[in-house]
Amino acid sequence: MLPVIRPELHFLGQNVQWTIPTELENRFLVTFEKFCTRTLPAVTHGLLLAASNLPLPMATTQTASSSKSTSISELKRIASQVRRDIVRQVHGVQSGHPGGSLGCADFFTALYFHIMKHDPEPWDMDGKGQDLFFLSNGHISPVFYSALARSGYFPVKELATFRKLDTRLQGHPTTHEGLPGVRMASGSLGQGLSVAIGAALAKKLNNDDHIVYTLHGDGELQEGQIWEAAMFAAGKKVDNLISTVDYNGRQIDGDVDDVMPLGDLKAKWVAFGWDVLETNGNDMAQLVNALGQAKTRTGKGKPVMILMRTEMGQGVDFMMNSHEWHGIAPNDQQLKDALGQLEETLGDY
Ligand SMILES: Cc1ncc(C[n+]2csc(CCOP(=O)(O)OP(=O)(O)O)c2C)c(N)n1
Ligand SMILES: [Mg+2]
Repeated sequence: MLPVIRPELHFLGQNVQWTIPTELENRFLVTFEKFCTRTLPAVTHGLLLAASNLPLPMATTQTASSSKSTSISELKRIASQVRRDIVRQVHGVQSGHPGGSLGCADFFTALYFHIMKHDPEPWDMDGKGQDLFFLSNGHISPVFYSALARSGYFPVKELATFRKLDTRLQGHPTTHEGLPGVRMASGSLGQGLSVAIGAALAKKLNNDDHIVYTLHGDGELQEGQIWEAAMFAAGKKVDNLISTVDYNGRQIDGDVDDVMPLGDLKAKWVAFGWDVLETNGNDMAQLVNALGQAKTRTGKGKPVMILMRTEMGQGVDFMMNSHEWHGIAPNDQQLKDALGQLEETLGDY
C-alpha cells in the first residue's frame, strides 16, 4: 500500500490541494513548476497525460466574477471599433495579421463584452474565480490586444506600440512582457488546447467552477498535438472547456482544402468525444446565441467545441474572399479605404 500525502501544488500561482500517491508527487511538482515559470505546453501536456490515471474531484461553486450584459447592437458597435484598431495597429508598423483578426472581431467582442465572467482588475496570472481565455492561433494578436485594451486590461493608447521595439504587444503574444490578459505564449500553432486543458483541470482541482475558453485556426488543426489534446480532453471528461475553431477555410498559403483538407470536421470532433455546435461567427446574434448554448452544455461530461464559420478579412471588402490578407499590412490608401468602411464608435487610440 502506497503512503498517501496531501501536498500543496502551485499552478499558475494557484494553490492546488490534492491527494497524490508519493510516487507521482515529483512528476506533478516538476510539471506545475515548469508551467508556472514559463509556458511549455508540450511538456506539460505530456506530463498531464502521464498522470492521467488520477481521479479528478468534482467542481463546486465559487464566487463568480461578473459577466457584462451587452446588447447585440452595442456589441456590433464595439466590434466595429475593434476592427478599426486591427487595421490601424497593422498599418502602424507595416506588419502583422489583419485577415484572421478581422474575421474573429465579432467572436472576441462577444466573448470579452458579454460571455466571459472576467475582471481585468486586479490582474493576476491565476485567474482564480474567473473564466479564462487562451488564444492558440497567436498570429491574430491584433484582435486579441484590441479586445483586452477595450475591456480594460491595459491602456487603449498602448495599442500604438504594437510590434514595436520593447513593446508588451509582441507580434505573437508572450507571457514574458507581463501584458495583462495574456496567460500563454502563442504563435507556434497547435499548443493552446493542451495548455487550456491544464488550466481547466486546475480549475477542477481548485473547486473553481469557471469556464476555460480557447480559439484555434482551422489551418492550425493540421497540427497533430491538437488531436492528442482533443482525445485527452474527452477521455478525461474535461467538461469545463469551450473551444472554438475559426473555420474560415483559409490559411497562410491558400485555402485549407488545397493545403490539407479537414474533411468532415464536425464528424471528427464528435468522433473524438466532443459536444459540437456550429455557428456563423460574423453574425453577432447567432454567435452570442451559440456561445450561450455552449455554456449551458458545460458540466455534462464532455468538452464543448464551436465550429465557427467566419470570413477572413470580414468588414473590409478588399480583404475578403481570399487568403491574401492573412499576414500583410495595408498601405496608406488601403488604410483610408478600410477605415471608411468601419465606423469609429469608441474613439481611435
Ligand atoms: C507550428 C507552426 N507551424 C507553422 C506556422 C506558420 N503559420 C503561421 S499562421 C499559419 C496559417 C494557419 O492557418 P489558420 O490557423 O487557418 O489561420 P488563418 O490563416 O485563418 O488566420 C501558419 C502555417 C506556425 N506559426 N506554427
Ligand atoms: Mg484559417
